[in-house]
Amino acid sequence: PVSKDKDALSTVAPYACQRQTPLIHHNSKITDALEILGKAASFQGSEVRSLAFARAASVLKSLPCKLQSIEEAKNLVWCGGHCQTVIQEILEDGVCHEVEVLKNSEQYQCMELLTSIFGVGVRTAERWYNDGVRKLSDLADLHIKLTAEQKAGIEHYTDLKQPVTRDEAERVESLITRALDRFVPGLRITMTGGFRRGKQQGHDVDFLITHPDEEALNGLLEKSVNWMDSQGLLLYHHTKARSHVQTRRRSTHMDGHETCYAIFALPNHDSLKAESGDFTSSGACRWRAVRVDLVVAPYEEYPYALLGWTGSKHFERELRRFSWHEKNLSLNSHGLYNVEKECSIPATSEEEIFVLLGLQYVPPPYRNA
Ligand code: TTP
Ligand code: MN
Ligand code: MN
Ligand code: MN
Repeated sequence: PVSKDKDALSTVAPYACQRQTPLIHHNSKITDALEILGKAASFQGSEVRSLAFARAASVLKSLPCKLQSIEEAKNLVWCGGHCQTVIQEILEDGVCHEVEVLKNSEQYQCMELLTSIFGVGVRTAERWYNDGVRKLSDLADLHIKLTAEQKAGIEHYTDLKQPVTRDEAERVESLITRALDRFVPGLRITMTGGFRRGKQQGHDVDFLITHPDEEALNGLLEKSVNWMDSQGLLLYHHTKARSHVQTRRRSTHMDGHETCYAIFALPNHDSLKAESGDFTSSGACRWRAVRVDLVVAPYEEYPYALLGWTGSKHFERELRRFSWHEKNLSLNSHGLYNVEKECSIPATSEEEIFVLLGLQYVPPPYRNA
């Protein structure tokens, strides 16, 4: 078995979309450390270094066994000198000094706190940090100007910080299914994102919505979101209109689907009982805030949208990089384009997209790259 494992270590495919990456893997101590280094690099504005750590972490997540010695890591693709040092330290001491120092630094902790607010990216967090923000209450004390999104994110911070469980995700699903059904019957509504990859909890719940009749989708999101709002189910919502993405260029990370970014007031399991007068504890909260993303895709783009919104983010990034560099095709969540022939390539399923790319199919639970 030793030689078999050694073989597996030196033959890891270079692109994450060529590998199977399960949710639970054997090297999480090392990947946690590499991901902290990657996050710190992105906090410092270095996307290149951040990506290098993400790639190395992703390779380790796909290994069939736990790394036993630094020798085994020597031939791993994307694991350069810096990563080797991290791996060696963790194998020998159980911790990596550089990571421990980072984790305990004020800047890292503040950036982690600020970027965890809904509507706050690295740039904003950095600006606030430089303005002297160290804790959430500083935002008000220092009279920091906030967007509506950020205000909602701060107002519901404690709820949103608490992971969404699968049970909660399913309750959100039945709520939105009922709401959308009022306007258009026969919609296909799919829970995407981390839950589709088999995660038991998430930072939000993502849904992809489509219908064979494209006309049926016109105005659907606006109508159903307004209805849910009128029912008191929404604490915040912002809808981005459908936009025409530059399809013939190299695909960007963002897509142009009509999307609603929302915070739901998800009623508790027992809130119906409570409403009928059966209070057990007075003052108990009857709902909790949950982040929800709703994406509408035209039927012919659905397989591409499904692939694009299932993730993981790194898996998506790698799929696009593979398509571009290995197949000369531009992939995004709207379609696949032959840039030379200036034509798009239709697909009716995710499986078909993998075939078009000459890749072995990777089922969602193995896209946790
Ligand atoms: P997230 O909801 O951010 O992440 P997640 O569901 O994988 O994990 P979590 O439990 O933290 O919620 O993103 C879901 C997928 O959607 C991810 O693959 C990235 C993708 N996506 C966007 O977020 N924005 C876009 O514009 C596109 C095209 C895809
Ligand atoms: Mn998600
Ligand atoms: Mn999301
Ligand atoms: Mn409203």
